[in-house]
Amino acid sequence: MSEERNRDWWKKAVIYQIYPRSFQDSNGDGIGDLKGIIQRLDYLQELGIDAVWLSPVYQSPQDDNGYDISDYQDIDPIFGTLEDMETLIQEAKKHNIRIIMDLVLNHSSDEHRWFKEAKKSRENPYHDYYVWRDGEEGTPPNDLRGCFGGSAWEWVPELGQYYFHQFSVKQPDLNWENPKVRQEIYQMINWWIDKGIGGFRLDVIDRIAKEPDKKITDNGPRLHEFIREMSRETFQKAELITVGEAWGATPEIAKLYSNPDGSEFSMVFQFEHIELDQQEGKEKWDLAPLPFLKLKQVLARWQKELYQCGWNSLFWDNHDLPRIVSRWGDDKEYRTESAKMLAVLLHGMQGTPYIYQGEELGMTNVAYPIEEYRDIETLNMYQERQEKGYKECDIMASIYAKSRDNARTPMQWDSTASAGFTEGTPWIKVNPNYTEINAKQQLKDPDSVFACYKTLIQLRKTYEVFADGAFELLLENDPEFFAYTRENQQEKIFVICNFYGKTCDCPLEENWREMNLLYGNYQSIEMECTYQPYEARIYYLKK
Ligand code: TEU
Ligand code: CA
Repeated sequence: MSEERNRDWWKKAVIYQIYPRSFQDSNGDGIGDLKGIIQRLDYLQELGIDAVWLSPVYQSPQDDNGYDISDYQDIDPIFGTLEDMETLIQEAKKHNIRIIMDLVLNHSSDEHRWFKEAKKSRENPYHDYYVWRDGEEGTPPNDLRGCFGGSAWEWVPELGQYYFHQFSVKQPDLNWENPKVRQEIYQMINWWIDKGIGGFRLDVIDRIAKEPDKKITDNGPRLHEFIREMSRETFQKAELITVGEAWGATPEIAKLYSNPDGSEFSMVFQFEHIELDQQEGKEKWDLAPLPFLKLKQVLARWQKELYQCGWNSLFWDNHDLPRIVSRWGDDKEYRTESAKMLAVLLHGMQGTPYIYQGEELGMTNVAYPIEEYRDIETLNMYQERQEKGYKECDIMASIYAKSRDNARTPMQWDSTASAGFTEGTPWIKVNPNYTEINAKQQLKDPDSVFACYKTLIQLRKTYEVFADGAFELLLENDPEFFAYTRENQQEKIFVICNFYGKTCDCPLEENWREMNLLYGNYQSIEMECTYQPYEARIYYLKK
């Protein structure tokens, strides 16, 4: 392997995201933990993934399930100890799995030592670690709002100042303008690198360079300067995989984040294909239909724009998003077929695929009474919209479609009580469909969604074209089919998906019979040009 290849090992990797709280509980307290993850490493190896991205396990008051960190260099007791973390890193290595940690650097918890100090006085050396503005009680510096509702400014009477928070009041924004803050952060990152961490996912990294007086929250002027400095002082010293979460990224910005010269990150998470139903000036809760042609356009554009000058992540799901099979697929009659079709569509493209826990089983959304929800974003919205007089049934419809808790219900391991997730009472209710949809059942079924994901992972490792082939979208305006080719000098693949639930003839003229069928989500193909509901195929040609 050349040096170049080695450095870019992640171009052929598949990553699995674990939301630790909901993955596997080992001690019966109803909350998933590090020991639980260790127990499930065999399962992950069986699937064939190369790395695990772990949502935050640092010490935290858990106001936003760990995205509010009170000590970056310790593990929260609900998840285990630092020693458990070290064991996880070592045990994972034995299973050929690297551990990627989640770095939340835009904000800390208000219970972090820095913030407790910062609040003591304006002269305190930690005061300038956060973003403060003078003001009068009741008149915040401006009308900026936090992502979880309410003003982005919180009054501290003892200081006669407001602090800035883009998320909850318990998540004060760190002041990246202060070089001391940046140095502390780099030291902390290097401390984790020394422990054998394989990489980092950088939470809302596009928001660190804020200029709240100018109402700039994301993509601030100094953003890439800060990232390059961080990368130089930390990541570039090791063969790490790094991925920046950037909701506001355009392809142009993504090329900076994922510049092949390695000056920033390995790759970027951008959300344009996720936000297709987002209406201008409205919230994610304001539901709108999902436009299929737009989906094709957007995915194709990103494939083209980053080709050879950047690197994308491929994902449908994460801990903030509803389940993909419930969103773009059919989570009832054709659950298995549509889950596989969506997997094929995504894994055939260029980029590094991320599988969110349970996606490989085709886990679905839930519809619970409001008392069963736990997510701060969901609960804040519920209250806000009730106060504004929205109808209860409309609020609940938004929650069923979009709540982050859809992704956070416990992993469905088997059909025993609580889906084998815990022997106690789970912190959030298990999806009642666990008796049908679970890992144990799928592991023994060669036709399961799990088996499909496993095959796709293997294909990506076997054929170079998945990593480097140029992308071409076909049937751009066809309302039923999603089809594309990938091609390099030696190989070509053709991916074709019937995106909906009825049998359809493919209008393509070309003769694909010269190609071999690499994968299909139906056991038998009825007719070459006729596609059954949600049928997906990958054809291959060695030139
Ligand atoms: O999410 C970033 C983010 O912008 C989300 O809050 C997003 O707007 C919302 O989830 C859409 O429903 C990251 C983490 O992934 C999320 O879990 C954290 O709550 C957030 O940052 C704050 O750290
Ligand atoms: Ca536990």
